[in-house]
Amino acid sequence: MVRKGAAGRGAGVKSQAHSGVTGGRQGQGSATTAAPLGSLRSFPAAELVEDFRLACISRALDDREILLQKQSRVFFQISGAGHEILLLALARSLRPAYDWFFPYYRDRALVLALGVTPLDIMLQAVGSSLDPASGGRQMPCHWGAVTRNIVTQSSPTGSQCLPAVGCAEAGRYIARRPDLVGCAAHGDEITYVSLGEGATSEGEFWESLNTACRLHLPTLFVVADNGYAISVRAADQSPAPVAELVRGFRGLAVTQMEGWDYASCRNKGGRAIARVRAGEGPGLIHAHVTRPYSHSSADSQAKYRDAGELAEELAHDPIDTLERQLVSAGVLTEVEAAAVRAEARDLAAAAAEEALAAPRPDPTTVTDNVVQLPSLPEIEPDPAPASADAEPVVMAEAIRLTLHELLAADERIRVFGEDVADADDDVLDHVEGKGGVFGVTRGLQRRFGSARCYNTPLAESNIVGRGVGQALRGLRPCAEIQFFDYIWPAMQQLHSEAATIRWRSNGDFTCPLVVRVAIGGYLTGGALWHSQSGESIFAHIPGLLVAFPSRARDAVGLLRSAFAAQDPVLFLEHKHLYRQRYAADPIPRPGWVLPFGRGTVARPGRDLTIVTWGATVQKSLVAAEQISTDGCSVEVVDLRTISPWDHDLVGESVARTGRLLVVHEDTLTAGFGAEVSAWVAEHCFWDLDAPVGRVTAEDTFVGYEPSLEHAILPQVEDIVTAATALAKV
Ligand SMILES: Cc1ncc(C[n+]2csc(CCOP(=O)(O)OP(=O)(O)O)c2C)c(N)n1
Ligand SMILES: [Mg+2]
Repeated sequence: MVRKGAAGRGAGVKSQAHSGVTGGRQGQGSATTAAPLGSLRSFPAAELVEDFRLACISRALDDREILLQKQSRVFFQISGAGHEILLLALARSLRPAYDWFFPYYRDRALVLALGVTPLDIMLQAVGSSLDPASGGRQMPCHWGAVTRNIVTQSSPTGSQCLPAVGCAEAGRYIARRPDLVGCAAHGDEITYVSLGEGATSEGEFWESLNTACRLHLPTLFVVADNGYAISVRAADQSPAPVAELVRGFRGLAVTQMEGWDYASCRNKGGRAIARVRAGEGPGLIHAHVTRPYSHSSADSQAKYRDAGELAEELAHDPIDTLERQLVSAGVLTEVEAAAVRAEARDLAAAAAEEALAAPRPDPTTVTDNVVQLPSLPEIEPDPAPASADAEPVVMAEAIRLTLHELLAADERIRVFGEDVADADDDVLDHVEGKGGVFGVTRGLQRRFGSARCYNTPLAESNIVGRGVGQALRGLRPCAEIQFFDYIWPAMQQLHSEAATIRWRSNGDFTCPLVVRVAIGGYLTGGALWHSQSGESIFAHIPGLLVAFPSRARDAVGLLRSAFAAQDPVLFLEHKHLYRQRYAADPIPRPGWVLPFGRGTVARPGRDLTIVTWGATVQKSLVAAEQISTDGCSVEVVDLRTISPWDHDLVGESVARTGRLLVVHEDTLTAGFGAEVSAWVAEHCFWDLDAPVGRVTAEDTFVGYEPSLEHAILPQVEDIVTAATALAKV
């Protein structure tokens, strides 16, 4: 086969593939003129026929879905066409329900080989509630099968790579600790993750290679290179093929193959997979495949590929190629091959009929499986201290001690992030140890070892993404983001992966990940990138729990509670509060937990309610004290968690005082105060004697010079002024 692009090198024709470099398409020869395809002779005939059959079923399912999509009975279609032979050949060396899988949407043939049925696939295509991957919530080809270790798939291209690495990392950790509750792993399992050549442009792919190689993880990356990312040619995507780009990654074994050559894919793939399975380090397969159909039902490739190229793609289809080989090797006759194809079409049609008759999801279930708060003991507002003579400790120390307590009690907990470890093992006996830039993780590595507390690359997406993968395996990862101001690279993993896992899999997968984040300003010199708040952005994400304690006692109770949760938690630790004496408390007795969604009345009052959280709790208390000398009695409510938040407590307080002032450190516009205000306006309107007020940061950034910081962030005097005015309305 001669691709127009490949043949066009030197002929002046723009190629969709990388030209003039190894790993481009020049290896792809004409079916008649190029080097012969690998020999099928070494494989059992029954396996060859089975793989041909699965390939035909995969294609027949595509064809049936396309038909149904045109009839508006399926609402989206994305095919696995052209990728089938590569995937089925690789699947011969993979172990269903033993290895772990993070497939791409074109891996239809792979999941069939792993035991997903045509009916399962059709149930998702029609959006049935019986769709085992998502209950009708996800688009077709968003694979997920909890009993087969096929991890629920999201849509962002490339975001599967870091969770896959986290999964491999967890597998190793678990295999070495066979007694871990609720976790299971095989010492020689591998983690499979696939993507297209387009998705290799995503930074997360490179971050995942970094860690897979650094830790020699048993991860198999499969890049199925069909020459296009929707309409963008591979050569326009990157300066060289991925097999060449990854050359600097020490320990990564790179294998190239042509995805229409079953024998070669099976032989080379088998060797590559065996090497990963043997623990020799990660592998990357770069395979050329075809894309005979448009990118998806929303695309028409005739708009950007010329007729000659499309005709060639069809004329050199990998399934046809395998069929010709099977016939010429005497494994099947042409008549038998035609019968296999006909049977596949019948099977797809029958699966479609059954799926079309299957029930659809009940719209009243849309908020099921967003989060599921753990059932915890009834709240004990004023817990006894851990010991009678316990002295108050500041919040940073309280969190540090709680991490020690939690790690001692639960070996599933691992702490990781930038600088969280103490020091390299070889110097640990001679130095004090770092333990985080705020010292909150100090001593964890020394006490629990480097497998329980370790440094990561300076890459926030890497930190959270690996946490997601570990959580999927039943561990209780505790990731640290050094400064809230640098959380944004991790947004994809928090927003699109961690938070959606329970919902998108309809409860089959959960992500019990705790992400601790140092947040906030009032640092005198913190400036733009060491002062940010911004919790409202995370409160906006369904599926994510958000804690924002204002004192040591609550931080302990909430951290204990966070590790009891099965859902991702953003645990916001205010840097300014870390060492304040006013936020210090004795460590509460063991077992005392503070459930999410339970605020507290930090100061009772009659005339006005201030609702606040984090660093502005103390400022509100000081303001309330000042105002009290004028005879105004202010109640201060500390929400303690903002997702969920305590509607009942706020409603009760406002019913008593008739006035509400919301105070927060974040900016005004679309700050979380807007949510509290809107809720009170809607639900407590008849209790209000005055408009709801807000005291917040200015809608700008935090300046370095102290008078700028003072002017921008809310201060006690701002609260006094606003509260006094509101009390007089
Ligand atoms: C992060 C992200 N950006 C954009 C998209 C939209 N999109 C879906 S598939 C695709 C092309 C992917 O190309 P490639 O990785 O080569 O896979 P192929 O479809 O060719 O198999 C794009 C741009 C997306 N899903 N995720
Ligand atoms: Mg592609």
